[in-house]
Amino acid sequence: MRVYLDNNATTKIDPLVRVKMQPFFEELYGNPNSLHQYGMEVRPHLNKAMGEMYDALNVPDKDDILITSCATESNNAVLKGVFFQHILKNPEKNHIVTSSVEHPAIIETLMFLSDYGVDVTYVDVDDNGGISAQAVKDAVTDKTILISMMWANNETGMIFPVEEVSAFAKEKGILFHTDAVQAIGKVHVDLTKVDVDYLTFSAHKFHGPKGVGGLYVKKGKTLPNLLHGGEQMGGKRAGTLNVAYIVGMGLAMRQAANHVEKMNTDVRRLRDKLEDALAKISDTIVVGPREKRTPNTLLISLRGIEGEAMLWDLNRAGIAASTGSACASESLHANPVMSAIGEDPELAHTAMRLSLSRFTTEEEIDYTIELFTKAAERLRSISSTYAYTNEAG
Ligand code: 7TS
Repeated sequence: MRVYLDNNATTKIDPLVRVKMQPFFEELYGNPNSLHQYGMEVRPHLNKAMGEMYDALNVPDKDDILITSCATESNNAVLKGVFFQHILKNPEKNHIVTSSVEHPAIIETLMFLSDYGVDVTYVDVDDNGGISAQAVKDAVTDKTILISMMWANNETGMIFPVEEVSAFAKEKGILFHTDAVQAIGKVHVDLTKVDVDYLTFSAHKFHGPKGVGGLYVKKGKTLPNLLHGGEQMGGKRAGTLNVAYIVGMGLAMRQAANHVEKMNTDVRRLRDKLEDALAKISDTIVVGPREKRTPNTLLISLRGIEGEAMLWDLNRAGIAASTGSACASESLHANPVMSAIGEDPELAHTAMRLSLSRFTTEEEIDYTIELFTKAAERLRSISSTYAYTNEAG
């Protein structure tokens, strides 16, 4: 059996999305900016897909959705855009507040910008991996131009207080951006309830294709173009549009919004079943109260067992999980979010993330429970033999 429990890294394409994309590779391949029939015939499909995205976020189309190549590009576009548009012109307001557990697409971009005079405050998480709205408010100064805080964390699934922080930002006249990559399709992302200026999303996290993402920009909160060239996207981002992927993202986003309830009933039940079973293994720590997490995510640590050793055992049994963000796995062997949470450095090396999707089945969860428990027993027995040998030797 093969079980995929790394859906926070990427998801499989929804079969409906794949079928919907197919004609745009072979028949409807015109450039939507062309004036001939090949161009004209794809434009309505593009408009429909854009409409699906506006509807999924519950925003009017007087606001903007910029199509990007991924969430990383969307995050770069906001942070570098705010730098060019505001900070460069008015260095008096050069302060950005963010959390210490953002994705590298935020942290690394801010580190880069700090070489150009941007002052960044990274608000720490509490012991549950949560962010306190008050801590964010306290970090703000009269120099703050932007708060960028993710909607839900990719490692722990912890949902951050976007509603309270965005309302506060609005009251203070500070721009507010949220990286909602891990929230779309898992919680209601309704922008009539949460007042954001910018919001990042990525199709491959909600069963759409890889290599396409979006950036919602509220009316009047324009950003400068970072890709100069042709007139595509109203001159806001040049480059020929990938119609197939945009059409795929539109349908995937509609499907994601339609499946929020299923995620919060069926997928949550499976996640809780998995969590309850694994938490019975001795010396186990699960990060964050489950009601404050996205319904598909579980970050668990088994004391004394290296996360990577455990993953290796699981992988051999056909089960795919991760020790953390795939974006960091080549350079870091400790989970950076666990490092931020724990006073105990061991936690960072023992953390494992299991993330489900609406395609995860009960059989897959039962199989995972059985194999995970066996792997834990096997590795614990080896490590106790190892500890004994070491003591003896
Ligand atoms: N933001 C968040 C919150 C993410 O989780 C990711 C990917 C990105 C941005 C980047 O998305 P992309 O579309 O540019 O690839 N996160 C993960 C992860 O947790 N494991 O692998 C990738």
